[in-house]
Amino acid sequence: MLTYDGLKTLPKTVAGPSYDVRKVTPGIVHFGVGNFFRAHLGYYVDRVLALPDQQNWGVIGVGLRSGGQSDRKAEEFRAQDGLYSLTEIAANGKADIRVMGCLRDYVHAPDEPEKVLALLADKATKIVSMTITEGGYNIDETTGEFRTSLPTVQDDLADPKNPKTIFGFVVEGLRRRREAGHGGLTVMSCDNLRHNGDVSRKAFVGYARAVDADLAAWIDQNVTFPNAMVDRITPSVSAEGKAELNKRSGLDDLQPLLSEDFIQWVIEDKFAAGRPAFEKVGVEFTDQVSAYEHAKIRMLNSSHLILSAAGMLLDLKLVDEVLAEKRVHKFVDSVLEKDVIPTLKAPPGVDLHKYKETLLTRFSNAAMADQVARIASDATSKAQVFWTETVRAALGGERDRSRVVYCMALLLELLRGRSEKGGKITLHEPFLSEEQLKIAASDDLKASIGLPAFDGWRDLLTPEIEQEVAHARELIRKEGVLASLPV
Ligand code: CS2
Repeated sequence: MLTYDGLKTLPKTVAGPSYDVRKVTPGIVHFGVGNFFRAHLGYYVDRVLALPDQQNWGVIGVGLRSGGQSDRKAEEFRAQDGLYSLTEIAANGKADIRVMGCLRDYVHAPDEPEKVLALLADKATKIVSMTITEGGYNIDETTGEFRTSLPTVQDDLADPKNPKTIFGFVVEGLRRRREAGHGGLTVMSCDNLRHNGDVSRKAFVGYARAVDADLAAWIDQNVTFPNAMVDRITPSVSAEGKAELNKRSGLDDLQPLLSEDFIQWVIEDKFAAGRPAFEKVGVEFTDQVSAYEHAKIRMLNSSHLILSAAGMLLDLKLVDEVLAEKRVHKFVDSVLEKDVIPTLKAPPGVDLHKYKETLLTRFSNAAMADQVARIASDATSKAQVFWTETVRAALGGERDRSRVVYCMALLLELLRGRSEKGGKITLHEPFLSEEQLKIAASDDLKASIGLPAFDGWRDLLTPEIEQEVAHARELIRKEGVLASLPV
């Protein structure tokens, strides 16, 4: 097992922290210690900790869920002194393996809620970061407001000093911080949302307003919420995947991790209580983050979702396999070229056509073995976040809408839960109710248009467009995905 002591005898092909891990003190509290966090923010923090005078930026991870996997994760991180290995694999198969020392503890919030609150109120904590998924911010896409109606949020509002949700924890932590006179901090979203900082402000201040208007005003003034674009493909790692990674590294890591070699983080420099020297380790600071966010989300994440929906219907498991289907490749390419790029503003110095080529090459990296099911999970939330502007542009004017209509059909066929050969697709749709899942599974070609996946553009759906979507669904069922793709 990986431990502090093991760092002295790492295999030659594995790099270890060049700093003394035991001397690192925490400055960041991170909610949602998933693979993406460990390969992205964790990666940058690990780099920063190796610089002079930066050892006060260790991360304490917080897990909010209880039960099986989450409990085991907490135990495993603790057993390994928070250490884990990251294997970065380039498209040519070249691997770079490193043990990361950035995660200094992992607290399981349902077991130790007071510990989490104390950390948030601690003066040493300067940044609260999070990866809680696109749907996790609990924002109503139609009104843009925080939804206080959710039962878990209602529970927290009824007893705000004993929170269970991230909103409850952060806001109660900030209340204690204000009381202790410790000043504000930075709440930093690392999720794929357009304007993730603005959305976070809406969510946390929105929740706080329902608790205490003064506190909400204090948070609004003393806490910063930088917007950011985050990017790195980080597949899920199965039990066999773990064994393979360990075989390659020669380590005995309970939580080994895999990512591509590409990484990018573009963020606004708005940190209320200071920040690590991220600019020295490749993070790009800009006040024009919006163009980067739009390009990344509307190009990478949207096409990821399209090809994953197609892959699920085709019974293909891996992203590179789906893209190896020439017609899918051509379709994704034309959606990007014809529907997305013309409606985007390019970030400074970025050629969007080249950006597209890079994306398609990254998706084709077979060494990632990235899972279609990972990307197709929570498709309902993702479609709203990743597709809305593109769909609106296509439906709202005189443009050719055939491809966008087809994407909607693909999504609905996915949510129906049956592959084109009739196999069962196991959906992971945490934000759909039983009733909504039933509607999705029904054979009514139009009924599912009422699902929240369509919230961002439902107002533009004319009976004619609905008919086109129903027709595309029919074609998918009759001819299969490959034959029916409008390329
Ligand atoms: C994927 C992302 O889950 C998804 O929807 O598109 O996890 C993607 O791999 C990352 O955003 C890449 O930066």
